[in-house]
Amino acid sequence: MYYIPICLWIVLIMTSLCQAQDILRQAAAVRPDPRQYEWQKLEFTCFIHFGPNTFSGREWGTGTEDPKSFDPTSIDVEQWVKTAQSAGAKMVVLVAKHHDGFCMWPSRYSSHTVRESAYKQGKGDIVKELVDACRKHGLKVGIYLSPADLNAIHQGFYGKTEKKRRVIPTPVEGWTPKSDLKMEGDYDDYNTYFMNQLFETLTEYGPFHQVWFDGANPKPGTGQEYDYQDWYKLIRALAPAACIFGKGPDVRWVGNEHGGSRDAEWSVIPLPKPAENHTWEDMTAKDLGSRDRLKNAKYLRWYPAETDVPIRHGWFYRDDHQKSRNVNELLDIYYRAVGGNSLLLLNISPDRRGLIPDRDVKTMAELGDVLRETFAKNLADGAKAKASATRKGFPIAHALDGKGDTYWMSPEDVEGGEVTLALPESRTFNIVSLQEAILQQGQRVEKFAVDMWQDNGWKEIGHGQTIGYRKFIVLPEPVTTDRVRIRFIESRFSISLKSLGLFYQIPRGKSGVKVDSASAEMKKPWKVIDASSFEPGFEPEKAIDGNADTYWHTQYRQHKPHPPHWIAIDLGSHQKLRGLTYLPRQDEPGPHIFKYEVYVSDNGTDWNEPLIEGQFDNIVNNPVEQQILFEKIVETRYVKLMSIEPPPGSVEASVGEVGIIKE
Ligand code: FUL
Repeated sequence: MYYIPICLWIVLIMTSLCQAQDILRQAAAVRPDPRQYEWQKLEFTCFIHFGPNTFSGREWGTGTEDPKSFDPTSIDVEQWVKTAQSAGAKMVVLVAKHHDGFCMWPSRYSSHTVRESAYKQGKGDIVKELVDACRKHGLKVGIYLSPADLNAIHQGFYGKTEKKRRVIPTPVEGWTPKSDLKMEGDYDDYNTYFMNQLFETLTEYGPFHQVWFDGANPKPGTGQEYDYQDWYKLIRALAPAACIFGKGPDVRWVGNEHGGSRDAEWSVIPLPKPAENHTWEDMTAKDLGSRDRLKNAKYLRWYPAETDVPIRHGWFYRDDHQKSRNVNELLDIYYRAVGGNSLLLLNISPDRRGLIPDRDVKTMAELGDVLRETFAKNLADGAKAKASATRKGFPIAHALDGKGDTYWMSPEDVEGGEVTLALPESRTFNIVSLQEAILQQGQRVEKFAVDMWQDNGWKEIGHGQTIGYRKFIVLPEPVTTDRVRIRFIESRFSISLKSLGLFYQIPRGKSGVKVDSASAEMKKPWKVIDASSFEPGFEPEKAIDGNADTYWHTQYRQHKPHPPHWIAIDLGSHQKLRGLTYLPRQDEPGPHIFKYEVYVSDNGTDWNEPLIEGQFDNIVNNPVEQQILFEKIVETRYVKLMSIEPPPGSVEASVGEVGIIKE
C-alpha cells in the first residue's frame, strides 16, 4: 500500500483551498456589462402575446392557421402600452412571431403575416404600431422572435436543408434597407430566413432594447440547427443596446413561468467554455452559482435572471373564463422577481377585440398604485447609520443618499460586517430593500439577516442568501421599531451596499389563492369511483379535496409504466357543465397530463366515445390551472379525465385538482 506523507496531504489541501479562494476572488470581480446593467435597472417590463392563437384559443398554434383568422375588431395598441405603464413597466416586449410562424409585421420574407390577414385589410403592421406607441409614451421596446417555426416546417424550409454561401439581407426588389450591413456566411434556408427577419425588424423598427429567444419548441427532432453565433453578431451590429435573452449571452431565463426566483439567485455563473463559444441552454437547476458550483469553474460569466410570467393562466387570451392573477398574487410575484435579483417580465394578453381585457387593465392599474404608494417613501430616510467597519472613501451614508452611483464598502478582504440604522423615531414597515453596487463591485453577499430592536434586545425579523441587484425581504406582519440592523454573515470577501430601504405596504390580506375553500365545499359530495392506479399517500381523492397542495399520483413507474391513466368522478348529482378544470400538481414539475380525453356518463359505467380530446400545450413550462371547454353545455353526473400521453420524458400522471365549470 502506498502512503501519501502527511505533509503532502497538507500541501494538496492547501492548494485546493487556494484554488477555491482564487475562483471566489475571480467570481467577486465579475461585473455586468453596461448593456446588462441598463436592462437590470428597468426592473419591471411587460410582455405581449397576441396573434392567431388569440383567435383559435390555443397556447401553441399549428403554423397552418388561415392568416385571415387574425382579425382584431377594435384594436388599440396604445391601450396596451398605457396598461403596461400604469403598472410601472419600463419596457414592452412584443411577440412578433410565435411558434406558429405568423409575423405581426408585413415581412418581405414571408407570406404568413399581418399583410395576409383580415386586420386593416392587410394594411396593418402591429410591430410598427406598438413601437410607435411605446416611443410616444416613453417606454423601451423589445422583440420576441421564436426560433421554432411551425409555419416554416409546413412550408418545407425548416429542418435539415443544404447550407449555401449567402449574404444577409437577401435583396428584395423595391426595398432599400436602412443599414448597409451585409453578413456573409454558409447558411441553410431557415437560418437565412431567420436572419433576414432579424435584419428586417431590427433595421425597420429599432432601436430595440431586448431580443428574446425562446427555448421552447413544439416540434423538436427536425434536425434544424440555429446559427446562434451569427444571429448574435447581427444583433450586436444592428441593435447594440439590446440584451439577448434566453438562448443568448446576456440574460438567462429564471427557469419557470410562475414568477419564482431562487433563494440564492446568483448572477455570476460558471461556464464550461468561454462565453463567445458557449451554446446557451436553459438553466433550471436549483443551484447555479454557489461556492460549490464555482469550485471547478473554468469560465465565469455575469448572466442574470429574467422572470417571465403571464397575468392570465396562459400566455394568450383564450376567453373570459380564463383565470387572471389578482393584485395580491402579482405583488407577491413582483417582490420575488424584482426583489430576488431578477427582472420581471409580466405578460398581458390582448383579446379578440385587440384590447387588454378590462379585468386585467384594472388589476394592472391597481398593482401600479400599490407599488407607487409603497415605494414613495423610504422610511430609512433621516436615519443615522453606522457600520462595523468601513473602507476609506465609501462611508455608510452612501447607502442612504438615494444616489445610484455611490455605495458603502467594508474594508478590503474583510468578510461580513454589520450596518445599524437608528431611526429618528419608531417607524412601521414591512419591506426591507437591499442593493449591492453590482456595476462597480459585482455580487458578493451570500448570507445575511435583518434584526430590529425590541424590548431591549435585537430580534431577527428576516434573513436571506443573495442580494445582487436587489433583495426585498417581505415581512409577514408590519413591525414597529426605531433601530434596525443588517448582519452580513457570509460574503465573497468585502461587501458593498448601494441602498438600504424600509418601506410600508398597506396589508392586503393573504396573497396567492392556493387553497380554494369555496371549491372544497362544492366538492364535498363528490366521490372518486375509479382511478387507473395510485401511489400510496397520493390517493385519487386528493384530486378532489379542494386543496391545491395535495395531489393524486399514479403508481410509480416500476409498477405501472404506461398511460392511459384516468380518474372517474361522481359529482353527486346531475350538473350542467360547460367544461372541466385541471390543476397540475404545484410542488414539482410533473408528471403532468399532456394529451387528454374527457368522458361523461349517466351511470358511471357506460362512458361511450370521448366527449372531447386535446392537449395542454405549454403545461411543462407553465403548470397553471387548465380549462377544458366543451363544445356545448353537457348535463351529466359522472366525468372521467384520461391522460393519453404525458409530456416527453414521463410516463406517469399526477393531478392537483379536477374541477368543473358550470353552465
Ligand atoms: C414559452 C412558449 O412556449 C410560450 O408559448 C410563451 O411564449 C413563453 C414566453 O415561452 O415557453
